[in-house]
Amino acid sequence: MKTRRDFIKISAVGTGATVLGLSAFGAKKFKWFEPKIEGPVSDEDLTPYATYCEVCFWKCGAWAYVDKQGRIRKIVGNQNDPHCNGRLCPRGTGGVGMYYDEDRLKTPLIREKKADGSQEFREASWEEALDLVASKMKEVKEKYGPEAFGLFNHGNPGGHLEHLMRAYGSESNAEPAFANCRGPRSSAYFATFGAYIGSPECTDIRDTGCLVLIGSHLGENMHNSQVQEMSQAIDNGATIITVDPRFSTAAAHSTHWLPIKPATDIALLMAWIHVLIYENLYNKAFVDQYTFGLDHLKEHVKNMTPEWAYGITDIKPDVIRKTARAMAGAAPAVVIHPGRHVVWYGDDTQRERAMAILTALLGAWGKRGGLYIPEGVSVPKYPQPHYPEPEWTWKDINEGKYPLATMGITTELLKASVPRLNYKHQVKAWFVGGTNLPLAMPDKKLFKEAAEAVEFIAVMDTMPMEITGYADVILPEATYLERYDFIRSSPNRVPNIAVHVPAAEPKYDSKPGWWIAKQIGERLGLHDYFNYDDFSEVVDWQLKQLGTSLEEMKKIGVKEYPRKSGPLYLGDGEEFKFNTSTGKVELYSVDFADEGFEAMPVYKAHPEPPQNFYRLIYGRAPMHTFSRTSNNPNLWDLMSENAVWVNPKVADLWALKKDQEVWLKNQDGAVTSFPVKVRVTERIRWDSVYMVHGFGHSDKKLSRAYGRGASDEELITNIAVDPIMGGTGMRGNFITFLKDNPATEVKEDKA
Ligand SMILES: Nc1nc2c(c(=O)[nH]1)N[C@H]1C(S)=C(S)[C@@H](COP(=O)(O)OP(=O)(O)OC[C@H]3O[C@@H](n4cnc5c(=O)[nH]c(N)nc54)[C@H](O)[C@@H]3O)O[C@H]1N2
Ligand SMILES: Nc1nc2c(c(=O)[nH]1)N[C@H]1C(S)=C(S)[C@@H](COP(=O)(O)OP(=O)(O)OC[C@H]3O[C@@H](n4cnc5c(=O)[nH]c(N)nc54)[C@H](O)[C@@H]3O)O[C@H]1N2
Ligand code: SF4
Ligand SMILES: [Mo]
Repeated sequence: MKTRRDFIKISAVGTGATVLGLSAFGAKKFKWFEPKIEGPVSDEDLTPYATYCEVCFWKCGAWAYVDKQGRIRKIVGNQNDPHCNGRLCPRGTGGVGMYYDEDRLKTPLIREKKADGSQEFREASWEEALDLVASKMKEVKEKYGPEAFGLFNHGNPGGHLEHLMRAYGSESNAEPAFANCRGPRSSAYFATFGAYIGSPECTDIRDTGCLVLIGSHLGENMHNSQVQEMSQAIDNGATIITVDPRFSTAAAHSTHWLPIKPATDIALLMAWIHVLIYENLYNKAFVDQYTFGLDHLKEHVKNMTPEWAYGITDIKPDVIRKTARAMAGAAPAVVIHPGRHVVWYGDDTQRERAMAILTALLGAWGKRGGLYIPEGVSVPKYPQPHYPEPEWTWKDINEGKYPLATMGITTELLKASVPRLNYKHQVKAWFVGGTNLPLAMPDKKLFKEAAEAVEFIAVMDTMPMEITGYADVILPEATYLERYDFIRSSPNRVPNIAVHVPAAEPKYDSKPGWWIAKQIGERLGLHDYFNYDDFSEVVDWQLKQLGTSLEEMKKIGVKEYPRKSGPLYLGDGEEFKFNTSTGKVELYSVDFADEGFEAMPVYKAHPEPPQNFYRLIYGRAPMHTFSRTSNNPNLWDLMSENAVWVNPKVADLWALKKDQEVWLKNQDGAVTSFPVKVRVTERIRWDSVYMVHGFGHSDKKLSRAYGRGASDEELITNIAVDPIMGGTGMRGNFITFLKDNPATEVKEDKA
């Protein structure tokens, strides 16, 4: 049996040199990051500062250790944190590289148009940069109304900008974490259970008897506690079923690997549902008491047999039956993992619905080893006036499309910025904070046209990422290690909070996001919304309402609270009203039917790769977060470029050799700016190729990451839009290989 150690080794607290089981990914051994500072230090010479990691959005509680000269020496997990159990993933450990990266944005920059028509960035004072942003915000407000100032945001930095924009009168905002990531599962689980799945997902993996991963590639997707819990589940002998066209790290540690034909998962899910119903394997007590629509569902899946699904998915009928029975055998302790980046083929909300229905049939909602009932701490709002009511918001931009969207849709905000598309509500200027749109948005042409069309763009970032090349003003933010920030209060098994305290002064002339938002707010006469001198006052006030203080939290970092909502799991037969139209778990969705969508999922065929083309699929590497870490000195050291995974049969056909550099061209003629090395491997199906997302940076100011590997984003020109919530399905793109350099000259991405 595989043990936890074999699976993946995450840095443990207090160890000097951390060893990670990364050999499976072809990486070098992970070295503890030592900034180039003279002399070793012992832990007694270091002072710990409480923080939570922001290398990704999992927010693991951590300590940043600082030496007597004020230099950050290492970051380790907080042992008191029930969310990370004292351990960080490789990226978290290497997060200090974000602070030390010498390519960081150092001063505010303003775009200047020169007499000869050329443009360049010049250094500016904060005063000048902030005045310029505030004056543009005033101008847009006068000319078009504040709603025309759009915001693209992600994470904490975006949170401060969102506060500023709401106070100013705009709620025209969107973040890629919805329509480019989790949106379909939010809408699907809400429609089914009347509850969101949350972040962290309320998956009780540590106690599960059966974990089912539909494309979720835990182990490469390094969401820390889930990876730890999956290791625990493996140690406990849980059945792991991984459905992935690629032999992922998770697949390598699974009881069953189902190498599905891409884009056919709904057929597999419906066949599983068929087996559970027609073999009478579903949880009758749960279904009778809590669900609505079993008869409809039974009729609906009547002909969706394993034999039917075999012809679609390539998964043999006996494997479908065997795995369905394995789930039923472990029920209700089954986690059907909802996935996270689930915008694949445009019918993603329906695929997520199928996963939610399967969960319900297994009786796994609110059950140990299934989905637990999460609870968060409600952090009181700092006393400030209500926001003004905007005349229109992101919702109105959609003009009635995507009725079940719960957040702004990035592509719609882009389209509303292009006058040619005649949107009723037009966006005229952007604020961007904490999102690198050129590498996060599919359909680069649309992005470029929108960026050209708007009158003004302000970007707040820590690095000279591609998005800064489109800015009129660049505002350099301090990294997460140099600023106070929001209290972490995400729902979890145990309600808890974590604080985020600066471990060092902001390097160079960078400033915290809260400070930048406040300075602009003050210039706009919005003092009442920024009624503090330092964000630590807000944090301290909120902590005091929660019966603690900043002083105490600086010492402990994380604090737990007792649950108020009741136990973590539903009791047997306990009465429970779900927040849906029927008050029940909806196997048949009344809301979907009302909106004119299919009330139960239906498999529909998607386009197949044309001859000599292969489906482009992409995912994560354990040591990187999207495009944000590619230039991080520590993490770059572990993995400096991506490769394109090619099946040996395909490599033979094209006479491709290991490490040979190729350019990739898609069905619409889009070609990667940079070449990428070939990795010949049986781990990918012959009809697909695979790449890790986040490489192929085109901004030369990223001295390490520039031109390393290729960007999957450049090849994603076709978007399969989800009609239910506006998700941008990105996996309907097909590539072919170019062995010779298609361009004589590689152009820098603006800037
Ligand atoms: N082709 C393709 N596109 C994708 C995906 C994919 O796999 N392939 N994944 C999708 C998914 S799941 C998601 S969630 C999105 C993520 O999309 P993004 O949110 O755009 O992801 P990042 O690459 O992390 O970009 C974050 C930006 O924030 C900056 N940043 C980092 N730390 C800070 C900070 O402390 N302050 C400020 N102000 N800025 C900071 C970084 O330098 C970077 O420019 O992308 C989506 N788009
Ligand atoms: N190290 C690291 N971890 C991360 C992140 C990161 O940047 N770096 N980002 C975090 C974020 S924001 C997100 S959203 C998640 C994303 O991570 P997940 O939600 O786990 O994964 P996806 O990106 O949806 O899917 C990637 C997997 O889907 C498989 N796949 C491709 N097509 C199909 C198909 O048609 N059917 C099936 N069944 N499988 C298919 C791919 O082979 C790959 O293994 O990762 C999170 N964790
Ligand atoms: S999962 Fe890793 S990168 Fe993400 S917050 Fe936790 S330690 Fe940081
Ligand atoms: Mo994501």
